[in-house]
Amino acid sequence: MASMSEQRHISLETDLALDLVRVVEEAAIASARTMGEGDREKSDRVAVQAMRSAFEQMPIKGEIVIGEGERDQAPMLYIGEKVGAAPLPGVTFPEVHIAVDPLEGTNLCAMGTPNAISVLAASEQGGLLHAPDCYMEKIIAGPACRGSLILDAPVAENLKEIARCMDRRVQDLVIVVLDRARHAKLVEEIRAAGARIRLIPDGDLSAGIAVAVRGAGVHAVMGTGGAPEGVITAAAIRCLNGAMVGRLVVNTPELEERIVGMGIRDPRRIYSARELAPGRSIVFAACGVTDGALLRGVRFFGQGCRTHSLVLTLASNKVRFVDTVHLETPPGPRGIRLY
Ligand code: VTB
Repeated sequence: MASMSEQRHISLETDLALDLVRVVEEAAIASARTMGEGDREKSDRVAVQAMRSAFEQMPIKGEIVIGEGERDQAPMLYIGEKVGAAPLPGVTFPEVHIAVDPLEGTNLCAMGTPNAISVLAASEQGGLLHAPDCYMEKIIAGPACRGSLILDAPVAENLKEIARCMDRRVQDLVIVVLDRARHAKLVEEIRAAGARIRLIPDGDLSAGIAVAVRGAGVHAVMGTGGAPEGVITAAAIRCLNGAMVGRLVVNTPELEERIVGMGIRDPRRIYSARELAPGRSIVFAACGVTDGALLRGVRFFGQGCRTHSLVLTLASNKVRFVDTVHLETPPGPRGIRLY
């Protein structure tokens, strides 16, 4: 029997997964209200504010390790910011490191195009690489490709290997690539190898999750995207047992210095998902803002709104889809409207 004086401990994966869903839900709802306004800064700002205040109610000693930028650039959710509720006597709050992207795909939300999400990953201290806000070269694929992706191999070879692992022909693969001028050569090489391509305007994070799930119709993400997004993707990839390799793009003396300051010794190091997100305990939570391949966007109706989220936990091996109806007022005499 636990005595009354005993401290109560809160476990990240088992006790807090749903709280973390609430955090991404709040950010998704706030930004979804701005969908199509064409103002990406505003969409991001409201997501950040909503996420920040949702954290204030969480029983954690949280620290943002990947966020909206350095302390002097970002008013909220900056790197190093402490988040969480005020301490409660008799309860030990877990020390949690958190990587957030309150609105991944700010343009997608501003334009009302698919795949904008609100997303975060949480882990015990040290469980997420403190990546600077630079680019990362990435290849991401499903569990069958674990151990087979070689970042520096020719594109055609990686595609051949992905096809072999996935028991299909190269021509049957769909490779997701961010539509950027820097990918002209990559796109040419994928075409020459015969694979199909999906060019996306933004959002390589949600694409990275989709390729790790069977039946999403996309098989790998290739190319250079954000490093912070890369770490959050890696957290999801670990929970989904997928495959990922990534390397920071350190191309200025300034960045090199910053990276050394962050404790990264080898700027050319190729990381696996496990090295990007080494945590033993990980919660990954994403909520759809606009409709996407895996998640529906926020739908508003008279009495409130409905959100669709994904929450993954590593040690307890759960993949949960959470469909929430948020009522602004208690159900009236005619009952609850769900949509
Ligand atoms: C990608 C994409 C993101 O940043 O990581 C991209 O997935 C990389 O930056 O949604 P560039 O836009 O400079 O290519 C985003 O577009 C969002 O920041």
